[in-house]
Amino acid sequence: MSELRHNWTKEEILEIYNKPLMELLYEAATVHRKYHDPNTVQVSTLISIKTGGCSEDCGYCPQAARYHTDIDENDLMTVPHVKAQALRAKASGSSRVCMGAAWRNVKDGPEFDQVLEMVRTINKLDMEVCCTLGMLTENQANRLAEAGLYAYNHNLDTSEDYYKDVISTRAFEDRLDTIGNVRKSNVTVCSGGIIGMGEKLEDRAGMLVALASLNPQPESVPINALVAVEGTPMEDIEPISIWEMIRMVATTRIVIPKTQVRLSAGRTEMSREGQAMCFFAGANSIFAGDKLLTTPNPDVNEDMEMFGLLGLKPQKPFEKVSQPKTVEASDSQFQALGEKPKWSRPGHKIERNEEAKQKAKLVPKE
Ligand code: SAM
Ligand code: DTB
Ligand code: SF4
Repeated sequence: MSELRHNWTKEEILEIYNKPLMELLYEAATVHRKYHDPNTVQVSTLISIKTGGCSEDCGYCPQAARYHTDIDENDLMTVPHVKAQALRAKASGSSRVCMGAAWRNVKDGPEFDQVLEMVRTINKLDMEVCCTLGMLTENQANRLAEAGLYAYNHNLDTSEDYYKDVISTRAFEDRLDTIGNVRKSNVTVCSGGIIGMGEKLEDRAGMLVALASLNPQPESVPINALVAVEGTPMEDIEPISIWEMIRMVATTRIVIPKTQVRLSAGRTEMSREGQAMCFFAGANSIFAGDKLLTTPNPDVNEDMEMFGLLGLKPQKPFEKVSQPKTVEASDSQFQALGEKPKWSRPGHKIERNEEAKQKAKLVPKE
């Protein structure tokens, strides 16, 4: 069983990734229960505060100006517009708002001041605030921290080896520098990557080596499946199978045990059963809302139905759910359903309770 380690090797990680699936799931689920409540999932909503027209050449990204994709480009949103979207996200059960900008890096000036004001505004709504704005200096990280930023997302995206095949306009080292700058501030680190970009299994393991070796390890690790967007160089890449996602989630959980493993882009292609296996394998956060930044995501009501079905409950803002809680499976279904989640719409509770009762009949009695 794994403990917190920063010196994982690629070989060790590959051995974990390639274990017989039942062994892998059992190990990952055991690590998950050691550090987290397996029935709680953190829910974030993305807001694309500045969309498209980016100078970079990230091969997967529909927002790069050089690719001809069918997205609606937008200048930086106003603070009231962002506040309205954040309030909607809160009402639908999200505890965190993540604001994304199609920038190579943050530039000091009126636009950054406007982003700082967005951070302050959402903070006052008693929600966690995350930003993903590209590269960042130490001073900029500190200014975001002062404004009340909770997390900064900056992905490694892939292994150092494969990185050059995906992006040429900035280096893997630059990513590590930005993550280092965030770490020096009082903001938590969210960093992960994408699978299904044509990388080898060695690259997936290599990315996890790099993430696990950060000390402290990131508080949140998003695992995205490539959304192959027409007009990008990756438009023709075939989607990965759900088994690869499950294995990647489980391996991440084992080598970065305390982190929030975030089931990110690609969920529209995943069945509920597939996502359930990802939660069992240690995923404990999602992006909710029918849009990620520019591409589709499952509708919030569908997600909340899934939560009801699985007895999952959304994490409250600023709640630390790191202690394991032992809850019998059948009890947890009723507890989750009985707690009337925020998104619960009138008339739905009875239906869900009926559903849970039906399901509970299938749970063998002690
Ligand atoms: N411009 C900033 C940056 O690059 O850090 C922030 C926004 S960028 C869109 C955030 C992350 O979204 C990327 O690092 C990448 O991991 C993910 N992403 C972008 N396009 C994607 C796609 N088509 N499929 C899956 N993930 C994607
Ligand atoms: C992350 O790792 N995934 C999110 C968030 N961090 C910013 C973004 C996914 C974007 C998927 C493509 C799009 O919608 O444009
Ligand atoms: Fe620009 Fe970020 Fe997209 Fe790269 S991932 S092209 S930096 S928006």
